Amino acid sequence: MAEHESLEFGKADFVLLDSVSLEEFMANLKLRFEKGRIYTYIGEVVVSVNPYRAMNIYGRDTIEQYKGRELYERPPHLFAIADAAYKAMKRRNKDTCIVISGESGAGKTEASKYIMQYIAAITNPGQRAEVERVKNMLLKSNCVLEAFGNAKTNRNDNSSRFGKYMDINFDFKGDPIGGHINNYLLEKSRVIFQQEGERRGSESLLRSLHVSKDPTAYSYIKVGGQVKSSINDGADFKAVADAMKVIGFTPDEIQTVYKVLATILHLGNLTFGVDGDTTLIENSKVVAVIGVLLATKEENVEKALLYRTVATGRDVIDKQHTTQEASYGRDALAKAMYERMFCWIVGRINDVIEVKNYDAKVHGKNTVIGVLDIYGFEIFQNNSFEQFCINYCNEKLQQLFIQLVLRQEQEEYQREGIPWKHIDYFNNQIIVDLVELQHKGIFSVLDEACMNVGKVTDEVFLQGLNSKLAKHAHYTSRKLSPTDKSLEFDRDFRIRHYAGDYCMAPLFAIKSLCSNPVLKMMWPEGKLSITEVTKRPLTAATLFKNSMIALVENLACKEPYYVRCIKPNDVKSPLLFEHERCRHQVEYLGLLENVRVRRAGFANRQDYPRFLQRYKMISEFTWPNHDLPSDKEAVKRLVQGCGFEHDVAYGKTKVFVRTPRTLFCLEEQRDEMVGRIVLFLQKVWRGTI
Ligand code: AD9
Ligand code: MG
Repeated sequence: MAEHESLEFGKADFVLLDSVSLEEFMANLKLRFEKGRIYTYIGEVVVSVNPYRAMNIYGRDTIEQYKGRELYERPPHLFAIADAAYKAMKRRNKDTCIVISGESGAGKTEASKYIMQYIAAITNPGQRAEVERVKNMLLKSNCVLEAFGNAKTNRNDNSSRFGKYMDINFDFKGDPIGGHINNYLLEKSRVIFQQEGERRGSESLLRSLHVSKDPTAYSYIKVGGQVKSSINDGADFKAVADAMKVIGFTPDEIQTVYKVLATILHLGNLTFGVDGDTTLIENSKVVAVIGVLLATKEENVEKALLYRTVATGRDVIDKQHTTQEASYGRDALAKAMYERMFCWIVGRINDVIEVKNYDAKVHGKNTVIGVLDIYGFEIFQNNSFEQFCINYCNEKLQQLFIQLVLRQEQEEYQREGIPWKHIDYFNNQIIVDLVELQHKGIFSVLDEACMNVGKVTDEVFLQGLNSKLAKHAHYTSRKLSPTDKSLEFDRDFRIRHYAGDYCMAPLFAIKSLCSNPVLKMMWPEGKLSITEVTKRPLTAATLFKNSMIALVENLACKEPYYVRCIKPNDVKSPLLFEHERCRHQVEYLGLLENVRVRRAGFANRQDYPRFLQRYKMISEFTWPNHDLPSDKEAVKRLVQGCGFEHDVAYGKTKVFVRTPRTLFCLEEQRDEMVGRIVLFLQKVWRGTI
């Protein structure tokens, strides 16, 4: 709350700006960043700017300052939002979620870790051993997931290459008793290819395996050209191994993980050649090593890499790959192995942290706080299928934000009969539809194209898109706009979405999106039956779409809290506030609209009985009880008495308070009166009155 901070640090809540304009918003954001105030509210939303330096604001003392306090009582902080979510969960038995969004490197993962730390710090005052164990597991799991799921990218040295949604379950006392992690779309392509200057995930682990002292001995690592790192690989490796042990991975399981990682590295070194009609592996020694690592015969490895299973009539036969197919298959196998392993690790962690022995009949409802840390928008020159999915996911979340914060707010005013000035905002539903609509959306077109396994080319896919989407305002392609210079290649298409335009390169080998029988055969799950070979499985696109829809549904039924992260510059500098860059993020995060709604807007609303219960002691008309015809009337008298009439509106069932300042004054008066009452009662008790 601004009253707690001198104005030299700017306004602590954007709602308090003198006027709502982009200039004022940016000036306040910049001023606060420069003064080391990285958090600012928009009502109950925290806007965070990555400080790119260690801040002394996460310690035990700070935690104590936020514990149990109301949002507007302390300077803006992640802890305040974590506490608000926790309070709602504990006091009102509500499932809540904290959605952290922002682009790559904006500080989402760091924020999620501070939130977890805060929750861990304020819970379990009784030091119950089981709860301590669960807390420890939840915190340790993060370390393991980051080791396997994060990588150095050009945008972030420790970039999450998977989306993570973590539920923390609480018992009736408000102590954590377990959790569950959902992971979304691990960026598998990183296993075999990295952009210039980047590193693959878990490389530090791989290098510590001593498969070879020289990381450049492995093609998959060499691709990105960045083997040196700012990260201490050795120390990290030990921390991860320890964390895995604590979580309960057996030595055998840890060994298996190492073997899979080593296999992936060796796969990358395989090369293929031909001898007459026969495709063969040129470096058979590598095959032998892989055979040892996977505890299988060399010929099985060879067969897996050189053949695919196809269905002919009622039979299943093995068909030989060309060298090109074999290389592709090798990379696909490496990616799939990595993904399998990652999902398996998540599954094992879930086994350990899931709630056990909780009987709701005995212990009451178990409530949940969900924390969502998901990759932000990514716009590259050429965007692969994964960027497409990541950006689609962000569109979905933006839509949820609009829905929950903006629309809900407007609807509540309408319901309550409070005059409302309509606020225009960009509803990105149209873009979400463009991607996910049945029959007409891009995912559907893709699915359709994938039906003809073997016959699909990028052209077929693009034709499908062009014919179905030609009239869509947010879709364009080279064919449809031949003069558009940014659509460089014939097969490029572009979606005009709210974060700007991005071009999508031709989907490299569209076949990979369909479940390729080759890939299936490579799995050690035994021989495939004819039905499995010919059955059309769900495509990667559909699976991802479904998981996103489920995620959004899950979030929508919880009480949401938001952290909106902003990345101040591209050079990881603690000093630089790049205006243009930040402005762009403020725009696409819809922050100004958020302020407008908030201001148009009331900072706080409470139903009449609740409001009375909290503040009735500050007015002679309402303390200890009122004799007015309704609680609404009583609240009116109370507010009049305090002189806040101008800042309050009366709805059908709720009182709306416009500015946080008023609420803050009410709180102060309440504290004072409660103090006096307590003093009075103590005197009565001691018999001094
Ligand atoms: V990505 O979409 O996973 O690529 P994130 O998660 O948004 O991205 P991350 O939290 O990893 O970004 O932050 C990037 C880096 O910024 C961190 O490694 C820190 O060096 C730095 N950072 C972020 N937040 C803070 C902070 N609150 N205090 C200090 C921070 N440094
Ligand atoms: Mg991250």
